Parts: sequence; structure tokens; C-alpha cells
Amino acid sequence: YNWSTLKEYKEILFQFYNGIAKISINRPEVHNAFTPRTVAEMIDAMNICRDNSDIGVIILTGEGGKAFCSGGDQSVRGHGGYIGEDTVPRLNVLDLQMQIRRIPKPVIAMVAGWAIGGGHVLHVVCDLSIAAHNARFGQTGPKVGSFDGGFGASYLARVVGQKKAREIWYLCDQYNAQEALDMGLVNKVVPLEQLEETTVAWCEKILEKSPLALRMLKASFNAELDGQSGIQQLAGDATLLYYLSDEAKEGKNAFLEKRKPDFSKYPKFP
Ligand code: 2NE
Repeated sequence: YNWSTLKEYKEILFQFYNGIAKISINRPEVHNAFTPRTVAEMIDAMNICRDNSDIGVIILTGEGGKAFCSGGDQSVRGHGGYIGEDTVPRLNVLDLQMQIRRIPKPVIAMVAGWAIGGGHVLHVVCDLSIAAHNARFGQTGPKVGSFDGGFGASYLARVVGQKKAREIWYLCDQYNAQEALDMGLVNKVVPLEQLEETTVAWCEKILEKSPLALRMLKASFNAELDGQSGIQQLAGDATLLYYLSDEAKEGKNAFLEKRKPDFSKYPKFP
């Protein structure tokens, strides 16, 4: 594919092809472990994906074919978080998780090799996951002195069930691609050589669909699980749709024209 660079970063690649944005962690020497900077760059790229109307779907992946992401870089883990150049301890990957969940476009995890620890949680929060045969999944928190009790626990449990999620966290075992498929943790497993073409084909199928319908579906899937904040997202989308109507525009126009609004002609649907 003829991927073009959307923006240059230090620790990620950010590319575009035919309506698809691809965000790749580019630290293969540490199995694509993330630092606060990696995460900040991904957050910046995600913001661009949200605003750019040429982008309809986002692929999240890791460079090198051996790892999707191995979680937080333990060599920069300090007192209270992961420490970057500014010496501030951060857990900014939690903000990235929220952003993946909130962005009103499908995000697909394209997983080759390790998806471990905080890297595993990143694929879990994506809308869809496509795995290569060499993919390996698991959490390590209780082994390395960490845990993710947010989406990493509760949403994982929604995906694979309570018993399996507890097994994943309590035992810190690793699961192969077939096992991940069997427990509903990934959508599809393909040979490594076909990973990108399959993922792009799924993106292209999605891109043929109605963007507003996809947006409403993503918000609806979230709303069912996210309580007040999920309803807030879905309700925001209802406001967006309402703003497109003449009825809503009449309210704004009347205010600006300093007259009483006339809503009488708008239907009261059954
Ligand atoms: C992923 C795994 C199982 C792979 O094992 P293997 O044997 O195939 O590779 P190896 O030799 O361990 O890794 C290759 C190089 O990458 C580094 C290693 O240290 C090694 O470097 P060198 O010895 O060659 O110099 N590397 C790998 N993962 C790293 C990491 N996360 N941080 C820094 N360097 C890393 C094996 O590598 C593994 O178990 N990795 C650690 C996985 C892990 O525990 N991640 C953190 C979980 S906690 C977390 O992510 C988190 C959270 O729980 C809550 C909030 C935010 C983050």
C-alpha cells in the first residue's frame, strides 16, 4: 500500500492511505513498549484522526512484526508513573484508552506478536482486533507490580466473560491467536503475511458504510456499558443530529433575529 506520512513523530509512525489512518508504535527494540512520549504522540495523532474528515477508520499497530505493544516501558517507570523528558510521572495511556473509545470512528487493532500488559489493554479497547498467527496475548500486572482495573479489567470481562478475565489477570498466562479467537478476544486470525491486507480490506468495507450510522453505533455500544458518560456521548450525537435540522435552526435564528421562535410547522412524531 502506498502509505503517506501524515505527520512526523519520534516514537510512532502516522500514515494515511485511502481514508485509513495508521498509527504504529515504532520502538521494536523493546517490543513497542510505550513511554509517556509515545503515548503523547499517539494522543496527538488520534486528535488529528478525529478532526480530519478524510479519515474514516484508524488502524492501531506496532512496527516490526514481532510485537503490537508490550505495555509501559518498565525502564522509565518511576515513583507514581512513567517518567518522560519533563520528569513528571504519568499514566497517560489511560487518556489514550478513553480517546480510542470516544473517537467517533472505528479503531482496529492490527496485532502481530506480543500484545502484553498495557499493550494488551490497548487492543482490548479498540473496536475490532485482527491478529496474525504469531500474536500472543496476556496481562502481566500482578507479576511486575501493576494493574489496570479500568477498561483493562471491567471491559475485558465484558469481552471474554468474568471467569476468563480473572484467569487472565490472576495467572498472567499468555494466549495464542487461536485461543484469543476462541474466547472472543479477537475478530479474526490470519497468517502474518496477510495481516495488513486483511485489515485494510476490513477498513475498506467499513469505509463503504454510512459514517453517521457507524458513529451512532459506536456511541450506542459504549452507552450500554459506560453509564452516565456513555449516555453523554450518545446524547452528544443526538444533539449533533438535531443541529442538522431546520427545527433546531429556527430556535437559533429566532434568537439572533430577536423574535419569538415559530416551531408550529415542525411535526410531533408519534
Ligand atoms: C513481551 C515479553 C513476554 C516478550 O518476551 P521475549 O523473551 O520475547 O523478549 P524480551 O527479551 O523480554 O524483550 C526484548 C527486549 O524488549 C525489552 C526487553 O527488556 C528486551 O530488551 P533487551 O534485554 O534486549 O535490552 N522489553 C520488552 N518489554 C518491555 C517493557 N514493557 N518495558 C521495557 N522493555 C521491554 C516480555 O518482553 C515481557 O514480559 N515484557 C514486559 C511486559 C510488561 O510487563 N509490561 C508492562 C505491564 S504494566 C503496564 O503496561 C501498564 C499498566 O499495567 C497500567 C498502566 C499503564 C501501563
